[in-house]
Amino acid sequence: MKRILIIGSTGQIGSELSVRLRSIYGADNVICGYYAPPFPEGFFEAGPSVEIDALHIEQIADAVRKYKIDTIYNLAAILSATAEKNPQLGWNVGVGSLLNCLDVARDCNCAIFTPSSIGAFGPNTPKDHTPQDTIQRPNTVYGITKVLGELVSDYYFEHWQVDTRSVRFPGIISNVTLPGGGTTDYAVEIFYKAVKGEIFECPLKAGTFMDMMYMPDALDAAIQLMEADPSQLIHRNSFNVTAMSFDPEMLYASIRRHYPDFQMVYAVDPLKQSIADSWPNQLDDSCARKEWGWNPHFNLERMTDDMIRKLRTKRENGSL
Ligand code: AKB
Repeated sequence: MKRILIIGSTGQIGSELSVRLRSIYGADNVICGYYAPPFPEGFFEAGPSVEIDALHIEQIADAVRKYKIDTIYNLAAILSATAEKNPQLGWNVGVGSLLNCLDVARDCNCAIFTPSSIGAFGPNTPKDHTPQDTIQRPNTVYGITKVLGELVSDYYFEHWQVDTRSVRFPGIISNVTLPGGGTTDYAVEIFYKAVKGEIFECPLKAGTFMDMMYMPDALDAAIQLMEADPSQLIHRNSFNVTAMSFDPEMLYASIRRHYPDFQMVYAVDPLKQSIADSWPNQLDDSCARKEWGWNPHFNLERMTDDMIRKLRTKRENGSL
């Protein structure tokens, strides 16, 4: 039985990962680290939680010792567009929290999952079928911290045998907690507008392709990798994973199957567009499939249908 600490448990991924991990390992074995409001509904009743500022190593170490933790999910993050606008914050959180968590994992003998991103690639990375091992020269604060995270995590594994594992997440689409400050956020925001009957202003141009994934698959990726047989892992930090690749027009068309009158107009955000243009169109995730059985369930249509069903229910309940 694992004893898990999630750092950043109230964010887009953390708020759903905590529920899934608790359903597998038991509520009392998953400790939710939180930093600041807003808190998901029922957060403090659902299981143990602890206040942690990931920039303070002693707060992480105290929680790990107090709760006898053996696995850390480090989800503290400043997403790509926000990090470009506030580089100091991007460096501090991207690098500082990572090194703190790795040091605690090494000193307290914990396994550690750290998400990397498609942002770890840059303008001269091959855009299509982007290989697992390829050129990584990102030109964003976020991307540089992600490459550093990948390299340092491999270093901790090689030098100190810390069980470090990670995936390069694409844009994650979800309906519980909104992301914030990401380049791929448009693919979430568009659904809220469609269900509310409002016009969506798309910040990216037609023809801007990026990898995406529905949250249930993203949770599977993290948990399956942490459960994988280490003897089968040729790679560790980080695995390419993807579930679909689309541009704004394809997503718009998929949503219009449910809302034929829904309107999308373009209001291109130059910062987000330049970041998106530097990222791949579609990753090759065959190493993840081979080494630990990665196999996503949601394509564009299935994800769209499920997102709309869930958001409609929220709307009917008055919570949207
Ligand atoms: C972002 O857009 O910054 C993130 C990511 C792809 O890492 N969603």
